[in-house]
Amino acid sequence: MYSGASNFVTTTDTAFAVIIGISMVFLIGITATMLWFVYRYNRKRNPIATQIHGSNTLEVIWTVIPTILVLVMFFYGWKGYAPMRNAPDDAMKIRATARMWSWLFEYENGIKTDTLYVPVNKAVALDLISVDVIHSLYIPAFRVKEDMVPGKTNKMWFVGQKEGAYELFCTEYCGLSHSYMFTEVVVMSENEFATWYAEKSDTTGRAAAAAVPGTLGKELVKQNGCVACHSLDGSKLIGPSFKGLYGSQHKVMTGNQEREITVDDEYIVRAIYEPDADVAAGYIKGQMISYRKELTEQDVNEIIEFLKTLK
Ligand SMILES: [Cu+2]
Repeated sequence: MYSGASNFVTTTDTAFAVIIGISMVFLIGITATMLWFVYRYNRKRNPIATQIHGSNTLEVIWTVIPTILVLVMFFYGWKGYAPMRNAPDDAMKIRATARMWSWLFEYENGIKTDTLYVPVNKAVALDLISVDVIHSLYIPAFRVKEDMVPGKTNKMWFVGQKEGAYELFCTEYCGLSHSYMFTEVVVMSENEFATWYAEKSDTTGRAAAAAVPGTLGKELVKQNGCVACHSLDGSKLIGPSFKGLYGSQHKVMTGNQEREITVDDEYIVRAIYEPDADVAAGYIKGQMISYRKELTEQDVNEIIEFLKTLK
């Protein structure tokens, strides 16, 4: 399956086959020997137990052979693993940020997406960042998986060798909506990628999208995984629904004080940048981390425009 999807498929699959192969030989060998011993040395056939004294030959055999086998497994494992540690210098750099519960991929020209787009046959190096809890980035088809630990930048790299879309998801249970952290890595031809890369970074695209109020805001809400916690249809999730939110009256907890507020621009800006300043009554504090790094003030304004459309 997925043979050649990335540069690590062959070595990883070989290591897997070697380890499974050796394990199968032992599983079958040990089970057969056990059954044979049950038959050959049962009490009816062997009424008096035979005393067995040490045998140097036997001991040497059962020490040396397993040592060799373990080293064989280690050899194939290391051969597959060692290259994963060092990305080539000319690799394309992408910053991958995980949070509860979304992915964000940032390219050197400023493009931000929730799907990972890469050119075919080009080394791609990811800086893996988590802003809250431990996540783990996993692309099964590429045979790569690496934890994302808050306060630490882990690395991953690969070469996508076949055009197509492959599953990419979080494989470290990270809370209620963990399953939202499911996206794709899209391997594109060099030309396709170059076009996408140039187009996306073009700010005129942004301006065009902004012409229809709320369009860009909707995109940002989707891109930043807001909908994992805030529904658009009125249902209650981790946080209040976005539906009908703008302009409504709400009870919030400010510190230990309950007060009534109107959801206006000022309130939304504060809710995004300092989520714990006013926590909507009935919801738990500390569930959301500030989006100050991800969303500029202009982005927040776009989101406000989008919220206004959700009457
Ligand atoms: Cu996660």
